[in-house]
Amino acid sequence: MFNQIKKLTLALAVLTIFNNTFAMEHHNAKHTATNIVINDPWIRSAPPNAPALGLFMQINNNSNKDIKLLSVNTSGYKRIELHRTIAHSGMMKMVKQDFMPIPAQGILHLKPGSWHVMLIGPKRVPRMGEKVIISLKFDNGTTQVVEALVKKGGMMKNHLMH
Ligand SMILES: [Cu+2]
Repeated sequence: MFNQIKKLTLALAVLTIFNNTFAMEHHNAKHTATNIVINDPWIRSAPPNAPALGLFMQINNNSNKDIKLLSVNTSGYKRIELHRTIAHSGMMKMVKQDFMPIPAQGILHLKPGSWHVMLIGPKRVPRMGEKVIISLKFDNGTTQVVEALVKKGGMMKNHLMH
């Protein structure tokens, strides 16, 4: 009888520990998971006299809430704008946006001919292979800093200069 109680107590203790561990892991996963993950940030290389440069990346939103990219910052430019290239009366046109929407559990692809960040009026156009530190501000109160690699753009299709 005494042995049985001991076994039962032990079993309960193990169960409690297991439950607590599980709860803690669950709790940690919820709070340490990075909601926004940025992949392959890059700047399209341009001639030294280029008036503007395109910045591209993929922004993953791993949260259950829509997130907006509000602004982008880096030093050495007159101004930085959020752009989207859209078809307008049969012409491709870049339109300034107030924000970029990243859907819950979704990805926003910034790429030539689509969503992009416009780095306007460079003091100095960065060379191919350079890494440029960029900070991105989101409406969930977070700021992310990434290093964008300057490289050759693939397709120049639909590209319009300012
Ligand atoms: Cu643009």
